[in-house]
This record gives sequence, structure tokens and C-alpha cells, in this order.
Amino acid sequence: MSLFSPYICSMQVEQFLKNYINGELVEPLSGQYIDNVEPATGKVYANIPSSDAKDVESAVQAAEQAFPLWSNVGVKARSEVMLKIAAGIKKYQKELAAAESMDNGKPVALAELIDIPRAHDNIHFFATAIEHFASESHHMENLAINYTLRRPIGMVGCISPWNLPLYLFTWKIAPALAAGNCVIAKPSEVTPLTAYLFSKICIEAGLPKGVLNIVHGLGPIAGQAIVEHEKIKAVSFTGGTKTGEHIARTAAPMFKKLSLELGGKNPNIIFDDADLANAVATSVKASFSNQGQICLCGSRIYIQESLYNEFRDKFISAVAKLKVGDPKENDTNIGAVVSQAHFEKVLNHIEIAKEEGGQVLIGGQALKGEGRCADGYFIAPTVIEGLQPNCLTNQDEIFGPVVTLNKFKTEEEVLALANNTKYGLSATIFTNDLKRAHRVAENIDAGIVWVNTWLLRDLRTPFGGVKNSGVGREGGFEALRFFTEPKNVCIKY
Ligand code: TXE
Repeated sequence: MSLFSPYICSMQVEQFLKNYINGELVEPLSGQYIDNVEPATGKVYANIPSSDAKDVESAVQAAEQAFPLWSNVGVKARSEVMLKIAAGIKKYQKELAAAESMDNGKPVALAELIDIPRAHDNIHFFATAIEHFASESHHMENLAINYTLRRPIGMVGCISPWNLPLYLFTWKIAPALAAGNCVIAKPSEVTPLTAYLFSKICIEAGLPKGVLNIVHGLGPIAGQAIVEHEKIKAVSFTGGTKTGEHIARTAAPMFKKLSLELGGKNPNIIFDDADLANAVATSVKASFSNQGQICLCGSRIYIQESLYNEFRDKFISAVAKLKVGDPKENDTNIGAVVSQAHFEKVLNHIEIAKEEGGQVLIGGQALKGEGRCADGYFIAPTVIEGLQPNCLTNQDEIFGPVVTLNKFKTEEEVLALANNTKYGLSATIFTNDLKRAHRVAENIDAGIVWVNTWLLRDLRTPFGGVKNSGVGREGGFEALRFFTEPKNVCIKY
């Protein structure tokens, strides 16, 4: 019998998800629950715990008890249990992909291809990376040797968003656990299902109780209680820039370590010497994958003047071929956006773009789904041109299937345009001129630059943004450094 069948197959409202605290699946102490909606149908299909500070307190107590064992058990033992968790993700990959698609609205094919394999890879990567993690030593000739001890921090908080639910949830907790910390984690209340299923995988894998605690609930209540808890010494957060700002304001005076991965308004730059077919195909993915709900999506497309018309025509005809519809169908390219609130936000942005003088080349409206999807949150992939650089549409993170096309003449001009936002997460450049690629990559305000590709990820590389896109870097040893506290020991000869 599948471990997950009651939650995957049932659309009934009386399905209650549970918190994972001290190794057990438990109800919220208040007995309060929140509705969980399937975006493709607009219908409630489960209820999730509306946890509060009391649930967070019991998670912290469990973590505190587990910490001496987990932090001292040794790298090998931690790695072994994490590898079992990774194997569990692989074993239940079909069920997890179906759950992710149902909960988030993304095409099941995308969840099968990207989300769930990456969740597996995150756990597997850090389970093995920790065995290669070394600290520094500094030799003072004929005088002394310094070495750096890197110890786990203790109890840490991991708060993740709804766009790539299990992918980003595991991206945070994996390095935290591998480094020997005990974790209090909160997935987004909008997409809690795969984190709930993940807690069952942890139980099945034999993760010692209290090492990982998953508390479901609303950001301002359960999330806030994690950020405010005096015994939680570090917080890793991915989400909106406004929420990140609020978390920083709460955590900074408590001297917590903070890693913030926030929004983006990423430029996608096409020079006239680019491989056009690749630029078009990759830009379609960078614009509309996951309904445009990836912080790395390239939502401002800049095209060199001489190539503008040709790129635009090819891009629009490729976008016209995208199939919007039921995420359960294997040939769907674009599913539903994540919630009614988000649906309204994105549609409102399209109206603003029109008021700002933008011409909608394709899309620009909500789409009615068929059959079971009649009340789902579907938006046509939307391409807009004719907007000014400083307008809201080119400045605000819309986080939906909406992109703008913009013309430029020179490299200097496009660099200024690309850097003309408060964000600085990623950038994509299409060119066959190697020198230009290096020059632009160096001068662009971004933590990540792709040349002639997009979203190609090596988990060892630093990941994060500059300006309002965040503070700190995740990925590889950067994440292991974040989740450890360095201590210098100086020994005199
Ligand atoms: O995210 P929130 P929202 C952007 C995107 C989107 C906007 C708002 O533009 O439209 O943010 O999305 C938890 N203390 N991104 O409001 O609120 C919350 O429960 C502690 C970009 O849905 O930032 C969830 O677990 N935690 C992005 C997580 O924060 C709090 C991904 C993210 O939710 C909290 C998602 C609080 N006071 C949205 N308030 C990216 N960078 O990838 C909320 N949370």
C-alpha cells in the first residue's frame, strides 16, 4: 500500500495534515486548521494545521533534546540517515510529483522532471558534501598555528515559499541537518503537502526524533514565532522581499544569523550576434516555466534593435504554441497559478501594464479551464511591449506568466537598463561574443549570470542575490558555512 494514498488520491475536505514534532505526526495544539486549495480547481481538498507559538515551542524543546546526539553523532552517521531520506524521495517520486502538482498548480510533468528530482538531489548532495567539508588553518611561521573549528549553530529555522515547495524546503534543511543542527522548518501554508509527505519519509528513514520538526501554519503566526524564538539562532528564508525585510527587522536585533533569498526582476538580454533559435527557445522557458513563478525567471527581455522584430515574431509564435490547462495532463506546459490571491495580483499587474501604455502582443487575460478545471486560476502567457524602463511593470516583481519586450542599441545602454531596478538576483545573456559575455557578466548587478542558457544549476556554486534580492549565499560549502559557527583556535609553539 502506498504511504501517501490517503492524501494523494482523496479530494475530500476531511483530510487533515499534521505537524511533525519530536518524531511524530501531531495535531496543532490549538486544534485550528486552515483550508488547502487545489489551484487547478479552486476547491478545498485538505486542511493544514494552523500552528502557533505553542507548537513552535514544543518543536524547539524537541530539537533542544535532540541536538547533543545529532551534533556529536559524527558526519558518517548523519550522512547515512540523510541518504536514506534521499532514497525515500526517489522511492515515492511519483506520489510526490502528483502531490506537488495538485498542491501548487504546476504541470505534473514539470514536478516529475524538476521539483522532485531536485529535492532528492538536495538531500543527497549535502549528505555527501558534508564528508568533504573542511576548515582552514593559518600558520604563523615559528610562532603558532591557528585552526578554525566549525561547529553546528544549534537550533535553526528554515522558512520556505510556495513556488518550488519541496525543492526549496529541502534546499534549506539539507545543509542545516548535514552540518549537525536541529531544524524547525515551516513550509508555505499555500503548498504544505509535499513537506507533510516528506515528514513521513523522514520517519520511514529513521531520522532520530526531534532532529527535524515541521510546523505548518500561517507566516505571521507560525513563521513569526520561529523568527522570534530566542533559542533559534539562525534563520534561512526564501520568499517575498517585503517579508524578508520584516524578518530582518525582527531577527537582526536578536543577533541571529540570517540568510535571505528574496525576489527578482531579472533581465534577459539578447544581443544581435546571438544564436537566435537558442535565444527564443530558452527565453520561452525563462519566461513561463512554472507559470513564471520562479525567482530566477527573466521577466524583462532586452533585444538589440536590429534583431528586435525577428526575435519578437519568433518568440510570439513559440509562446502561442504553449498549452495552458490541467496540470495533470502530460502535455500541459502551463498550469494554474498558485492561489486566487496571486491570480488576482497578476491580472491586476496586466491591467497596470495596459494603463502604462503597454501593448499586449499575446495573452493578457485569465483563461477558463475545462471540466474539473472550470474554476481554476489560469492565466494566458502574456507578452507586452512598448513600456518605459521605470514603469511599475518593468520594476515590480509580478511573479507570474508576464514578460516585457524592450529594445536597446548598445551594450552600455543595456547594462544601464538591466541594472535599473532595486533587485539583483540573476541575469541571462545571449551572445556569441566571448569578450562581451565576460564584460557584461562582470558589470551586471546579479548574484547569478547565465550565458546562452538558463537555470543550469551546479549545486556546489554560490546561490543568492545582491541589492533587494537578498543577503548571503546558499549552495555548496557556502550553505555549510552559514549553518556552522567558526571558532579560531590559536596554539603557540
Ligand atoms: O510570500 P511570503 P507570498 C514573491 C512574489 C510573491 C510575493 C509574495 O513576488 O508575489 O513574494 O508572496 C512565510 N515571519 N515571492 O506573500 O509571504 C510564509 O508563510 C516568518 C518570491 O506568498 O514571503 C511562507 O512560508 N515567516 C519568492 C514564506 O514566508 C513568514 C517565492 C514565504 O511567503 C512571515 C515566493 C513572517 N512574518 C514569493 N510572513 C522567491 N524569492 O522565490 C510570511 N512568512
